[in-house]
Amino acid sequence: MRTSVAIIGAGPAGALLSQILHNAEIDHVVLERQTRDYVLTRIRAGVLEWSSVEVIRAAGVGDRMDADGDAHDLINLAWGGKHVLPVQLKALTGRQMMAYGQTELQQDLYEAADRNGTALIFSAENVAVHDVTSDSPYVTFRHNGVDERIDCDYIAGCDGFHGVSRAAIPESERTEFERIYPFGWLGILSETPPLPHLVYTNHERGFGLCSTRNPMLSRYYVQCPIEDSIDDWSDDRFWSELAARLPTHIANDIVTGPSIEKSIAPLRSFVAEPMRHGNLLLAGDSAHIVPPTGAKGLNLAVSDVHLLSQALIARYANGDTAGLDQYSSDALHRVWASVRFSWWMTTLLHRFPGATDFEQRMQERELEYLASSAAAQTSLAEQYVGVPFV
Ligand code: RFL
Ligand code: PHB
Repeated sequence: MRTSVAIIGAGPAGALLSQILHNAEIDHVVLERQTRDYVLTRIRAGVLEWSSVEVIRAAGVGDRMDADGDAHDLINLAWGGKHVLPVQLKALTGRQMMAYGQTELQQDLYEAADRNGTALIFSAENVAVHDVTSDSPYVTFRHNGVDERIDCDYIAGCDGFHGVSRAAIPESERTEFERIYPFGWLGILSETPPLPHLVYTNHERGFGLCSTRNPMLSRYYVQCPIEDSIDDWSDDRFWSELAARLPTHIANDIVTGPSIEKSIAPLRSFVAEPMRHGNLLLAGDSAHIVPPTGAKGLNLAVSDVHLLSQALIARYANGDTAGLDQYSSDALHRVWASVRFSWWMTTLLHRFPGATDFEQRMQERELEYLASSAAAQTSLAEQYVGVPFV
């Protein structure tokens, strides 16, 4: 097989890149290790920045998001079991955020790929990238028991944190930055009406988050020890723990019900530099991970894909490679802004095992400062709704 761009991974980054390349009539193939159903049932993000909304619309896959997504103009921060600060995103920044599940976006992208007739190969095994610093890179994989090879101009590594692309950059040319947080998030989905706005809460028992998927589907999280297993968490224990971390009037408004999904996610900040090696270009979680507190992971995948697709379009339209040459530094500029914001939100809102009394007081004082300062709220809001692409 021969194509222009071989995309590895059909998560949001790979599937959105495919859609934008299709619109620009750039030939490509997408290889995904998992089955389609597996990807579509993997519960992850729920919040889109406004710039992501605009990229998704411009790619022609925004109709269902606009019809079913829930635009929010504020988020609530709660702490100490009694304080609640509404951060007025729209009033402070002119922009909002959109609650729309990653699984829904993924479905919209796969349905568009079906309509486009895209070569989207699921259950691709042993995917490996070769000769990425040459003019004739290629990808090998096994599918339906047959070994296959795709020759291409460029390889887009959209294969997430556990993919193979990042490792194709030699260690001597790659720098990695990492912070692992000493707790996890236990998340549940329940078929109950969500609260009207997101609530992030910091309590001496730990962090909690009330989020939404649609009018009859809610997503909630509590901070938990990373060594916990979901068997330690009955639904009853989850609901009472969440309620204990919220101001009473908010806890009383939560409609509880049986969980239909329950999982524990570790929290990590990670960046690999550079995001380009020869004709291999990384996008999304393959190059960086943020803790979910700032709701940035999916949005960084969208902004990387925006930059990468514009660079590829210029390259195929008129041979202009300036965008590709700039891609890594432009993308990393935005990545580090989101890494910093996610780290800050995580530090502000979680209880860190072993935190000193001094560190605890600093956290409380920062929350009080936020509550008292429109400037501080604006700073949070402009980062939450998303900084410009470049
Ligand atoms: P993905 O989604 O991991 O997709 C990568 C795809 O590559 C495939 N793959 C391979 N394919 C072929 N060959 C190989 N060798 C392969 N290895 C892997 C995988 O099967 C997969 O399908 O990465 P992508 O596309 O970069 O997208 C990133 C986002 O999924 C991620 O950043 C977000 O989900 C993070 N995140 C959130 N982001 C937000 O912006 N807002 C949120 O509200 C938000 N909440 C969250 C989150 C992530 C969470 N977890 C579980 C980590 C909440 C949680 C709990
Ligand atoms: C979610 O709805 O899954 C969600 C929302 C906000 C976050 C993280 C996750 O910061």
